Amino acid sequence: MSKKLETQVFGKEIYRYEEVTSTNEVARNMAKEGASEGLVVIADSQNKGRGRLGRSWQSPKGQGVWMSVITRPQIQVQDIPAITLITGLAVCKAIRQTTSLPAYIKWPNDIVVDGKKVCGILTQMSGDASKINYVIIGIGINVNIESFPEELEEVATSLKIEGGQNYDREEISISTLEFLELYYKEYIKVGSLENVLDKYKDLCITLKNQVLVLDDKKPYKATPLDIDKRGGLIVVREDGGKETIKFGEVSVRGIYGYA
Ligand code: BTX
Repeated sequence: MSKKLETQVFGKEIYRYEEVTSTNEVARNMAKEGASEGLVVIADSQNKGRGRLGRSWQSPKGQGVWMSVITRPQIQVQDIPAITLITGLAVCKAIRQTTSLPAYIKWPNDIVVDGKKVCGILTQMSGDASKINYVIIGIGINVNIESFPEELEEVATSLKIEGGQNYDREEISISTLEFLELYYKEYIKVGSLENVLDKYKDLCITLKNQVLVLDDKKPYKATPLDIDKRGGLIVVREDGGKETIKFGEVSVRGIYGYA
């Protein structure tokens, strides 16, 4: 039997579904109706799983953790990316704790094992410059998926493919919620990423290799130096110039592959 969830707020109320369009969509509707911080929506499958920028997320039945958490952080809109970074750290820790696989974070928020994506995170907010109503944290972890369609094979993997065994989805979601609450609380208390940044950097694969920055104008090679307190990636271009890449502005790839 899975261990019990030991949190104070996240997952105290959990809604489970066999199939939904997207757990983010269900959670968003609940948040609009006034649902409390910490409410979790989990589905066995999604038929319209969403990625960022309108992309889709494959969410086959019974083979992953497809889950969304409602949060209501009282922070500035420009600090929302921090929530995504914290979530990446929480999932990475949870995968390591429950599977012992060498999971890393590809900045800003993909979790990779062996250079391929095992988890994607989609945070969606409602509010304006003066007040955030809610932030939905959507987490998709490929747990027991055995194979991917050809077009995803190069970039996607699952815990089962990497570890050669089935893993307990419930245990992974519990561990994720526990780490998420821990880091979220810490972030809200301190009001910055200061206390979690070292842990994030330790597990951030993007800091360990050269990257290709997919700038709108022209992609360029750069060497990552550090991550700042707002979650921006500081890089040095080949011409020696320093730059801080903000979350959501441009994508970063490994020189020799996805991560
Ligand atoms: P993203 O935009 O970074 O990634 C989407 C891209 O990843 C797709 O275009 C495709 O190339 C690839 N992809 C699609 N499905 C998978 C998969 N299962 N594993 C690996 N790669 C894939 C990442 O967006 C954010 C994903 C969040 C998913 C969660 S699931 C629970 C919640 N509900 C929901 O609708 N979305 C979130």
